[in-house]
Amino acid sequence: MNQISMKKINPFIVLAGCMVICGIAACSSEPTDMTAASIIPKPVSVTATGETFKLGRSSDIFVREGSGEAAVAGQFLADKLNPSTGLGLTVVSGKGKPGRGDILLELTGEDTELGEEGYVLEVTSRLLKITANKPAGLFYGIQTLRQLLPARIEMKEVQEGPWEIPTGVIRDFPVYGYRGIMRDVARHFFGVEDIKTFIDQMAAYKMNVLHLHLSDDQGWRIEIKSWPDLALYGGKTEVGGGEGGFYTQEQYREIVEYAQERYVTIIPEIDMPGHTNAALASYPELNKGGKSPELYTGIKVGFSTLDTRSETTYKFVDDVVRELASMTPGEYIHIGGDESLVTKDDDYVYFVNRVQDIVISHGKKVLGWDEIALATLKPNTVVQYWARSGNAVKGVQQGARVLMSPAKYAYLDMKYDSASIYGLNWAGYIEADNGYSWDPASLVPEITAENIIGIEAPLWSETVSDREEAEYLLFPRLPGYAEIGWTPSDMRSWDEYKARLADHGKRMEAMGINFYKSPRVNWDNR
Ligand code: TNX
Repeated sequence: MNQISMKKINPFIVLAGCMVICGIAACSSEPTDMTAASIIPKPVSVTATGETFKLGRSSDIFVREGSGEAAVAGQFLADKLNPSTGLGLTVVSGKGKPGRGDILLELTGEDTELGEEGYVLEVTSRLLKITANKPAGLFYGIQTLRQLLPARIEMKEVQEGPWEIPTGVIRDFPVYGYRGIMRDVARHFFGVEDIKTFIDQMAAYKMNVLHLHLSDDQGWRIEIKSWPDLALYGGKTEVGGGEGGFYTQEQYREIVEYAQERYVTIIPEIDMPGHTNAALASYPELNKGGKSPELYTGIKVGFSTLDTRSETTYKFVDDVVRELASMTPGEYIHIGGDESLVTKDDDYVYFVNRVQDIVISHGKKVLGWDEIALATLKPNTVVQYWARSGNAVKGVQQGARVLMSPAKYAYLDMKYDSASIYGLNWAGYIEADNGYSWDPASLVPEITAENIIGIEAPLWSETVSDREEAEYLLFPRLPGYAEIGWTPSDMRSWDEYKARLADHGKRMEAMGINFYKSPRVNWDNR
């Protein structure tokens, strides 16, 4: 009686038995549904094919012979995956075919819809392939690949596998070419290592511009060789009277280069003609009466101005912009221009007009806060909308494009709610959902998608003085801004996004990010 007749097998028992076996072998946990992966920003299209790809000891990162750019991307990927997987993946460059379990990175340059930053990530059970027109696309495909792996991939020490990825195809490219964050290093200074760490964090969410607010009333943070006291004296302190600091030009170049390697463009800002107390304190000749004020460590705004009718001022601006431009591979220099409350209107307009010419003479384009639209804008000048939509609309009427940073939605220094430990609230509270639920192209009726170069979320630093404090305000709102910049607005909804964001709680923890546990997100239920 050891022959079982097929007829007698109860299908339910077979199924139950299988489930037990699968449970022991953990096979039921193999990820097979690519559409269930929590990817931020949400890709344009994801098609699942129901199988699993495994990264293992025999996996290599394969690039075509002669493709140096793909090899660089491959090395970046190896450096990301090796600490936690311990697999010792290496980049192999060759003519033949990649082997089973390999990752293939390839620049094809043929898929116009993908543009400069798009990519295709194609996963079968045998091979994981990322293709793109340009290296930036490979880089973004790599960021997506990280998010297809378990959160522990982000840990610095070796973790247990398995390292499995659901199969399918992702086709992805951004809505806006400018997806930025502003860091205010003037109110409180943040050193090179903090900024580098942050560049890695923002790049993981496919953000590509870091605007550095390098000067304000409380501090001047960049060495200018022709005006050395700006940094040496004007950089001595910060809000609250701490010791401040500044970047030497060498350090600044190091930041620029580190950012470039992660497809992040640094935009330097020198805020003028207001917000200039640190400069005025450093050089008496920049002051109308020829006398310097004291250094300032409070948080009031709008009390300082350069003398806009003095030629010394323009010599100063020309020197500063020349030195900055020589360290700036990106196309923009930001001239500030906000809250010049003690500059007369016609002096302000005269100043902005002249400074635009100076920036252009050094081969760069101008970015400025929305007040600059009161002046006559040069072709290519971009207006950063933060406070007054009327100003931004004036810019559009002059043919300028707009960078969207509406304070009510995009200010990372606004508190989440009244209980927030850090932050201000002059523009209101911005909880994780409020920060996410808006569309740059339909916020101001007169400003449409064609007028917009992108989005930037600024983190002013009056209330935050170190990495952890800054991260509390940056996260979890940053991934939301990244998604607004990347994903078409008709594909976005808070209800769907918040489940993906909840999954990123583990990921942010593994990355060592001190994020705010917003009560609007169900962090534990994922
Ligand atoms: C307004 S936003 C400012 C900054 C402050 C910020 C605080 C802008 C262009 N100017 O000087 O730091 O508010 O939220």
